[in-house]
Amino acid sequence: KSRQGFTIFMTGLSGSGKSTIAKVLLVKFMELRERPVTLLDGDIVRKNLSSELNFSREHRDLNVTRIGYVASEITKNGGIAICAPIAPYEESRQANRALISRYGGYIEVHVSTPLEICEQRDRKGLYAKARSGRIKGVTGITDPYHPPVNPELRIDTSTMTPLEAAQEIMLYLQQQGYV
Ligand code: GGZ
Repeated sequence: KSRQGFTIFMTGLSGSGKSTIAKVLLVKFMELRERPVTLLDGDIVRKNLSSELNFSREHRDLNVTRIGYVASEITKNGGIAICAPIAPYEESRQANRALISRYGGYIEVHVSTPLEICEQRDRKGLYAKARSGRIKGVTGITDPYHPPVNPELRIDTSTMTPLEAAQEIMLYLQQQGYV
């Protein structure tokens, strides 16, 4: 395992801490200098790879499986892919798992920070807009989030810092022999 590629797939609500943890992991992996590492963050992918997509179920699934495809190529070539979309549906997450685990490691991390904490943070004002009805179909408010059934890890950032969360993921990777 120590030489094969792998994907860290983080899923969770907006504001759950996915991006912050992902960025800490990115730095840690770059410092290791073992494998090339790529961050596929939700909003960056939306801007560059999925700019024509909306937030319907169909388009979310398409967005999530596109991320999965790119991650599978990175994993196949021995790299590390860190993915951080909301990915609210089990089916598209399972499709990614099936695809990527053919080529290397697949570690699903449910960033399970409760909605009320995400809403308190509301860094981008998304939840306020959802509550006032200015945008429809916001995950957790008027759109579903189906929690993963069997994630490798569950991390709640209301009880730990992003740095501690990243350390927990690193510990898991060490235990499993990936790093
Ligand atoms: C959820 C939305 C929505 C709706 C815009 N629902 O915290 P952010 O703001 O920067 O990141 C969120 C991002 C979610 O895109 P993903 O590609 O990760 O979602 S999915 O996996 O479901 O395809 C949020 C913003 O886009 N955003 N409208 N209606 N999040």
